[in-house]
Amino acid sequence: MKRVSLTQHLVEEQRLHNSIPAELRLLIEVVARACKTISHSVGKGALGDILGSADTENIQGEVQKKLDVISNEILLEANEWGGHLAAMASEEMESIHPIPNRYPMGEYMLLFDPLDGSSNIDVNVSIGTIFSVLKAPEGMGTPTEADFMQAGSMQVAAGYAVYGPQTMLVLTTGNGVNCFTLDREMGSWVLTQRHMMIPEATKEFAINMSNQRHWHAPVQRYVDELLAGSTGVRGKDFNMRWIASMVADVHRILNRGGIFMYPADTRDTSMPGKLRLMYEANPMAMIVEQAGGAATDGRTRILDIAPHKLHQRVPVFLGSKSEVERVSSYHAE
Ligand code: P6P
Repeated sequence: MKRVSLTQHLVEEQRLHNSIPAELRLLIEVVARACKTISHSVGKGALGDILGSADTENIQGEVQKKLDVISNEILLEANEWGGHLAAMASEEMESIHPIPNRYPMGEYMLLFDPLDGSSNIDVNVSIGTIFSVLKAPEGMGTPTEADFMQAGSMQVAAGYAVYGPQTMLVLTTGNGVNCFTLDREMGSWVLTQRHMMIPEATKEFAINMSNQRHWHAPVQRYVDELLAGSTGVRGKDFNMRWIASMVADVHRILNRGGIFMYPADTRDTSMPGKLRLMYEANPMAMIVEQAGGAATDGRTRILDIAPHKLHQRVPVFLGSKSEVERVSSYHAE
């Protein structure tokens, strides 16, 4: 494949689809550059003073890893000065982060989970950064949380970086999904997979089985049928994978199919499920749908959910279309 850089790809996408105005292209390139910096920090491991927990908690009440805080700071600092953003929001920050007055405000809003899969950091398992881009409402004054309350279908771009054996950036601006691999020698992102498409059918599922006794009936039924394999109604055997890094599980599904599930369960009191709508489910749902897959909360298309709180959680079923439709149909019965 002819070597195409991220910049060349974005310029060509703009020519083809007129979907990447200069400010959005700048935003994507700044985020991609920040992911390079995060990859470098992650790669240091024990050789840098970056492993282990910070002595702080985030809004989710989760103990923050040092790299959670470092990654969040990298994304904030990289995006503040460019003039392309009006505000940012992060899993690691309780409230939104308006652009400081000393910098010009732009027309986009960036949401991110700066380092997803933190429990895997200290044991050298793939982790990632997830990001979502919304347009600031017309005539918006000082940004507020309410300005971020837009359905996932309003996203103008979404992507993730996965820090694994290779560092990769997966990106969509609404015209398909493309994947870039970081050339560490040149420090540049190189297009390595065009128009990724998720296989319609699959033999692999991803779920944390230790929660099985807490699942509601539709999920119990669906997973029981997968486990019954060729001896049951599905008539074929299935395999299971659970990396406990959403980015890594989704990347596998983009490449070879599968269904990823983080359902609500009987323990949920305040909010259903574990994953957050605005900066995990929504960007991943846009990517998955752009790659021919499907993403629901069991009943509703993820991208149609009207958000009401920045850090709200949502059940997630995403991946190969036929499987997501099947498990969603069980919820409808
Ligand atoms: P569990 C990581 O903490 C995360 O938010 C997702 O990346 C991942 O899919 C999920 O939680 C893992 O959750 O309950 O299996 O540890």
